[in-house]
Amino acid sequence: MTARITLVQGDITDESVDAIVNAANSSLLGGGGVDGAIHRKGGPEILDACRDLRAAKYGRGLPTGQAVATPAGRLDARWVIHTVGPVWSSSADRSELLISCYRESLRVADELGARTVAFPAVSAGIYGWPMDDAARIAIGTVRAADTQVEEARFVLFGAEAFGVFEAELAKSDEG
Ligand code: AR6
Repeated sequence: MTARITLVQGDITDESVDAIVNAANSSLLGGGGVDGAIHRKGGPEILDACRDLRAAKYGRGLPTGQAVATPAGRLDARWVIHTVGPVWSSSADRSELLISCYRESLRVADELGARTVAFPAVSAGIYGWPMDDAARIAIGTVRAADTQVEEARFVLFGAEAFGVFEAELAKSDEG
């Protein structure tokens, strides 16, 4: 099966879905951007679960391109799926790692039985990935994935990012 792709402009922490994907860093201990917003609004249950994951399995950090789930605390979701995007590099092609973030997030969502999943534009903020390329990879990877997730909802912060995703989705609908 493939997921239906939808686009929303707004704050991902306002979404009501089974799982919210977090653009985390490998420490799993929070940060700025989406990560900061998720921990702020979701409350300490998320950080506690992240600490437990570090202690049990990811003492050296969650590797870039992988994904792992915790409860969603006070967010209107059952789970947060934390994935670590690659930092943008103009000299090295790190696309495979960004592709892996979306594939692994969907794999974890399938393991959990999540049917609706909200995604941010992973790596396209603090990690510096150009939005058009981030959107192309995000939409192309999710569209091609074999998954039980019914709706993959990209939640874009601001009109500009929304417009870029909209154009990319229209392109992939044509092709
Ligand atoms: N809802 C939806 N999108 C958002 C929100 C929000 N509340 N806040 C920001 N964005 P970023 P990254 C957009 O920086 O590039 C953290 O410190 C943002 O405008 O959150 O993967 C982590 O701990 C951008 O388009 O994630 C890592 O250290 C997109 O979400 C590092 O940042 C991703 O921006 C990860 O950087």
